[in-house]
Amino acid sequence: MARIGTADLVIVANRLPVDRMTNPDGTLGWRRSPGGLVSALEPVMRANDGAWIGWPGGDDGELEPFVDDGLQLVPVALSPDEIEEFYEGFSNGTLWPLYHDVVAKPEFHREWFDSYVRVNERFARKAAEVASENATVWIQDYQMQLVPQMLRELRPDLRIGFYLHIPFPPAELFQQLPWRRQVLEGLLGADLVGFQLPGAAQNFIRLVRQRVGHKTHRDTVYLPDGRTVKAAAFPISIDAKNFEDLARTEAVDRRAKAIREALGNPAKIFLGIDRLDYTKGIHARLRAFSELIRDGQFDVEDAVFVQVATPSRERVEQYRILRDDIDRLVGRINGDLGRIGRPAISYLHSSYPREEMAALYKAADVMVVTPYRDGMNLVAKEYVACRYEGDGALVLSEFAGAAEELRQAWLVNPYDINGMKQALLQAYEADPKDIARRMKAMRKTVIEKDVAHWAARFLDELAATRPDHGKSVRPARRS
Ligand code: GDG
Repeated sequence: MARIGTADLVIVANRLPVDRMTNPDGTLGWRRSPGGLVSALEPVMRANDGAWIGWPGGDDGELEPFVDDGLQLVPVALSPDEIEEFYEGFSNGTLWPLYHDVVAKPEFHREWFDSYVRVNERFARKAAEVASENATVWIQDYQMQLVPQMLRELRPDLRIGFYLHIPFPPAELFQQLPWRRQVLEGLLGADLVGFQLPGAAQNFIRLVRQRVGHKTHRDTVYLPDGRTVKAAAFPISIDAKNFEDLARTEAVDRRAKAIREALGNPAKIFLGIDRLDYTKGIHARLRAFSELIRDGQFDVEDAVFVQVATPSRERVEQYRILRDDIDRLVGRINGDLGRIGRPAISYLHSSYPREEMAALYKAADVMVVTPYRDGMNLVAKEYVACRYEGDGALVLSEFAGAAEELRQAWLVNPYDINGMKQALLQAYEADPKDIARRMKAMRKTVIEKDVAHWAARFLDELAATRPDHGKSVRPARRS
């Protein structure tokens, strides 16, 4: 066997949890990218000599592994062609729309898949080098679905987990994928395959039975060589305490008041925060809101909609089209309905620091989250975490994974514009007691089931899949 590494826990993800930045003196450095995943995994990584394998972004070529704030980071390089074919192409032009109910049309290109195979091989080889004997490897998300099987071939001693952050489609849609069998077999290299929702795990089990022909019973697949693979749901969450603490700071409180002031102190602020993505239903929600003004249900003096759309995947054609569509819609709505100093929609195509996000959540009376399909949607949970005073209304799509837990939100079907108008109006007019009752229940869920709980549950379950095999991950050291 080739050289074996020292890490007892290895995370494999498309991206490293750091971004390249230029220091004031002109040298290059790294900045930790904000995100729940890294903060959830950090303590358990530290307790287990963990390593994180991922693409650092960009096409700077090979980089040596390095340690950032005590975490061992192992960069995997992508060439400009691979960025186009593996990342923008197969990951974001094929799998992303296919796994999100075909909200946009997926493109199938053989050279994109070839690139996906090559890049997955590179990640698998790197994981095989870095992992210690009998280590645990946890592979993340749709860009890496072939890695479990490739890694198992290289290192049968490892305990391998896989987690999919986005939905897993029903057989009727997954079937379209020309490489459906390779993807299913790739995932079956894991001991445990985790999904956001039980329905996704069931879709997977059914497909494995139908398409690969393995025996299955409930949540378990029985492979011919005697190995078993378990598929189950582990709904992801956020570092709720961290968000609440941030929202409670004086600086965020001041900023929330300043935002309200700058908007002209309207009676109610509606808020949407999303990556600018066609799955998020931004267009439909703005239309619903604008129709309420046009219908005279409220006035631009009473209500404003703040929409933050964080730039995303800007080199992918469908994302460019979406950006133009939203620009045009916002222009038309504000042109038709706005008054001087009073636009109906305050649209921001930009990304913000976490403090500003918390201030926006705190300033918003009605949070509007209306994806056509979403694995979970962390924005909905972040809003709840920031509303420590127990007020604030959440309008949430039934098709976001979060809707299975946040049942007390105003649930909507984003395809039904009239239904959305009704829900927005109800949230706008709701009795504060009703709002408080709903928020209290949602806060209980978000605070109890945070991202640390998610990570611990997955790793415990993974350790239990083959108790006779592999060493166990040590629990996180509590600070
Ligand atoms: C995928 C799945 C699943 C956004 N703009 C800014 C910013 N954000 C942060 C939010 C939130 C995160 O990005 C977005 O997470 P979502 O869950 O809403 O959506 P996706 O990016 O599509 O994530 C999704 C998730 O994976 C986890 O499994 O829930 O279903 O699609 O945390 O706060 N953060 C900062 N500035 C911004 O401008 N700092």
